Amino acid sequence: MIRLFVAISVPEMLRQRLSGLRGQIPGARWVRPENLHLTLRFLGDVDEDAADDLDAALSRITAPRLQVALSGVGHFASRGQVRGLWAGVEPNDALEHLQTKVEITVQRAGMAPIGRRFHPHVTLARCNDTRVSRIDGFLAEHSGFRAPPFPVDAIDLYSSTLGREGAYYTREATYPLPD
Ligand code: 2AM
Repeated sequence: MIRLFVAISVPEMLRQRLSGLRGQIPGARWVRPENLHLTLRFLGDVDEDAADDLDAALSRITAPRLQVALSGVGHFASRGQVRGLWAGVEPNDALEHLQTKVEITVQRAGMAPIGRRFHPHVTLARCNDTRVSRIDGFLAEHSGFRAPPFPVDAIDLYSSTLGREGAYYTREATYPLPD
């Protein structure tokens, strides 16, 4: 089995900027700069045959190239606890279109529907035991975060393995978007 997800890779310059948003938040595990990405579709654990089918299907995706601009920060929470801190994405029809294409493609390749709305974001930190009140300062400090748009000419298939220091992501394949 291999744990896979489809993502947009974030350029090095922007990863550096995002790393600058790190702060002192109890319980936050900050994502290593090289791991910062924008997930289009989490696929979970799939067997080798399914991974081959996904790869073949994804290699046939056609969607226009696009630009993506990161903007603002936010969090996911459940039961009063912060689960993740993220940088947001400016509203972007081309990105929605691309994600829909990916969703249709992976379903045709045999994946079950994900059943929740696409909420584009770049996760900055995952949190354990962090009360929502502990991130007020972080949210206020970075509410004005804006980055220039970056070009997206391809999407990537990543695998994820758990190591001692957290998840390691490997780019398994790149699927260029047509001109
Ligand atoms: P996240 O950044 O919001 O945590 C690899 O784990 C990527 O897949 C992450 O970007 C993660 O989103 C996303 N993902 C979506 N659903 C997931 C799930 N159920 N388990 C793990 N990762 C998931």
